[in-house]
Amino acid sequence: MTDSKELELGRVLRAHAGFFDVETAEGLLQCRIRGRLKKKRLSTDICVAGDEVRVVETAPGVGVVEEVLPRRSVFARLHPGRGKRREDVLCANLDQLLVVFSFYRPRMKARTLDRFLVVAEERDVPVVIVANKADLASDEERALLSRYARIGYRVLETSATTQVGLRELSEICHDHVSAMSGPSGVGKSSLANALDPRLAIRVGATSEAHGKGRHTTRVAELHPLPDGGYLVDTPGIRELASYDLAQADLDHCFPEMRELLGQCAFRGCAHDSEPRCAIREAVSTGDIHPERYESYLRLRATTPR
Ligand SMILES: Nc1nc2c(ncn2[C@@H]2O[C@H](COP(=O)(O)OP(=O)(O)O)[C@@H](O)[C@H]2O)c(=O)[nH]1
Ligand SMILES: [Mg+2]
Ligand SMILES: [Zn+2]
Repeated sequence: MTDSKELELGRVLRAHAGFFDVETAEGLLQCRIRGRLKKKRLSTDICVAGDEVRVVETAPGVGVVEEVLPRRSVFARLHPGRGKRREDVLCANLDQLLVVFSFYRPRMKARTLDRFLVVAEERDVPVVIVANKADLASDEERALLSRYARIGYRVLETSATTQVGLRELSEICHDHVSAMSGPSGVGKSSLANALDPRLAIRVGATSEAHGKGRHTTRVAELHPLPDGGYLVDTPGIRELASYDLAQADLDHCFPEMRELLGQCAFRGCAHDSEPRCAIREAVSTGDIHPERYESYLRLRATTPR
């Protein structure tokens, strides 16, 4: 049985307590990690959900991770305010973040939406804004959404109830590693179930209700989707924007401001009260929405530098 010793390509679906569930073309393997790999990096993030790895099967259904392939990206929880910044890697190779909000119940809030978007921008992860509960949509909330479409964000209306937009959502997730993030009650679990009924996630359960245990074990999971691609379920990502803003460089996290940076009269302009500020001029002409600017100022006031 020499072929059982061959290296296989796999994807880590779950990392927990030193074990790694690795999906390979041959099936699922429960793996440990080769000792020599542990010396290379900090123990917490040698190998995480989303990693592409090479494994060898040592017994039926059991294997060893021999190599972790270079990551295309890491999605980490930041620890602000520490001298040496350390990151908890929540997931590797994340392709996109689905920022889920809902119409009417709970209502979309520009401020909260901006927070989630900034978290994604800060980490350079492409975003799709998913506006769920389209069956309850109002013109007012659609106007809010069009503001984001104008900035260049992709906005998709969905309804887990009437199935509007679910085919597009499934196409967006196809062959990508995607995570959902957003306030509780907007329909993340319902949408995940719509993408794959096998998930059977409890709907209407607040993450706090079952969240305690999961937060302490911090289990990140990738669910293979029926048509290819993965949905990431990591408590840290779901709840991220409620506390995880670490960076000072907010200017770059607002796409509509990015192109104007460097055009202010004063170097190091805080876009606050300085004369001939390109950002404030853009606000006055309507190129930057005043509420986005307001979000920017508020986030800056509460973000550690
Ligand atoms: N009207 C309507 N209700 C929805 C829709 N999607 C989810 N819900 C309801 O919204 C509530 C919260 O859904 P859930 O998936 O648990 O949200 P989560 O907290 O983001 O995971 C539940 O009562 C769902 O039945 C939708 O598209 N339209
Ligand atoms: Mg849920
Ligand atoms: Zn300025």
